Amino acid sequence: MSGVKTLGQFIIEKQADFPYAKGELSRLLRDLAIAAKIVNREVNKAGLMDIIGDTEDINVQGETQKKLDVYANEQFISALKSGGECCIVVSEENDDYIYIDSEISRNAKYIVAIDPLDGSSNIDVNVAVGTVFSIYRRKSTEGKATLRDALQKGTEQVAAGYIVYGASTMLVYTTGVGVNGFTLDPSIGEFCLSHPQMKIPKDGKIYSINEGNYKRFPEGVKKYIKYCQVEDDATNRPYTSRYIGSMVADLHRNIIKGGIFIYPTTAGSPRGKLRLVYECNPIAFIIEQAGGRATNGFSRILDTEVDSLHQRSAIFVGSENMVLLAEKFMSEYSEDI
Ligand code: P6P
Repeated sequence: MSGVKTLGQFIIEKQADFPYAKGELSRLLRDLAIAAKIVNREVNKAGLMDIIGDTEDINVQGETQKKLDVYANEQFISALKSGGECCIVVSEENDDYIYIDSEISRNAKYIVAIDPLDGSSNIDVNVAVGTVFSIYRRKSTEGKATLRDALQKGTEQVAAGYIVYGASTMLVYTTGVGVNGFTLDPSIGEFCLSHPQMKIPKDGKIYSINEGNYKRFPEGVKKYIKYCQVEDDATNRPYTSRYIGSMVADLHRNIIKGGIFIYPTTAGSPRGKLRLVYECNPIAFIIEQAGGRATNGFSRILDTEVDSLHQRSAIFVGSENMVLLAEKFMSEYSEDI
C-alpha cells in the first residue's frame, strides 16, 4: 500500500497541529470512524436484510424511525461509550442529551452532536445517505457535564465531519485546519486519504433546493431561483438544478463541483427544517474551512445562539459568491428573520 495514507495515520500525523493534545481527540475521531465502517456495512446490504423499512417508533422530530436510523444511532453511541473520550452525546434520534455515566467517560472532555443517518427517507430507494457529526470541548471543568455543555455556538466546535454512504463511502472532516476527505477501501477496511485539503470553488453552476416548496418560500428565495433559471451566457446561466434529498450527498457534490444548497424558512417550517446543532453547524464549519460560506440568508450559521438541542435553522451554504448573491436577494426582498 505504498503512498496510501489511512485515516488513523493521518490523525496521528496531524495531532502535532495541537501541541497540547494528549490524543483524546484523535481517539474520538477514530471511535467515530469505527462506527462509520459498521454502519456502512449495514447500509450496503440494507436491501438484503430485513433492516430497512419503518419501525413503529417515532423520533423527536415526529418522523417514523427507519430501522437503519435506529441501528446507526446505536452504533455511534456504543462506539462513543466504549471509546471513553466523550461525556455527552446529542443525537437527532434522542429527545434529550445522553450523559455517558461510566468510569472511563465521566471525566471525558468532549461532547459529540450527531445526525446518525441523515436523508433516511432515501434508504428504501437506495439513494445516498449520510452521517453528520460535530465535536465540542465541554465548557464546565468539574462535576457532571450538563445540557449547558451541549448548547454551544457553532464557533466553539473543535471538529466536524460527515460520512457519505454513496457510490463509495467517504469520511470528510475538519479540526479547523482545512478539510480532508477519506475514501473507504473495503478490501482493507480502512478510510484512505483521497481528497487532501478540499476547497469549494468560489463560484458554481449548481443550485440545490426543493422547488416543490416554491409557493411557500420567502420572496427573496423565489427571486433567486428565477435568477438561476434565466438564460445568460455571461454568467453561465441557466444553472443546473440538483436536489438529492440527502443534504450530505448534495453538499459533498457541491464542495467538489461548486454550488449552493438552500433549505430556507417556509410557511410550513418558519424556523427552517434542518437542525442547527447536528446538521447546520457541522456543515457550516466544514464549508467555511473549505473556503465557502454558510448563513441563514442573513447571518452566519456559526454565530447563531443555540437555545435548544433540536433547534432548527434556515441554511444557505456552498460556494461563497453564490451564497453572497442569494443573501443579496434575501435582503432586497425579505424581512429580516
Ligand atoms: P425535504 C433529510 O430528511 C433532510 O434532513 C436532509 O438530508 C435533506 O436535504 C432534507 O431533509 C430534505 O427535506 O423537505 O426537501 O424532503
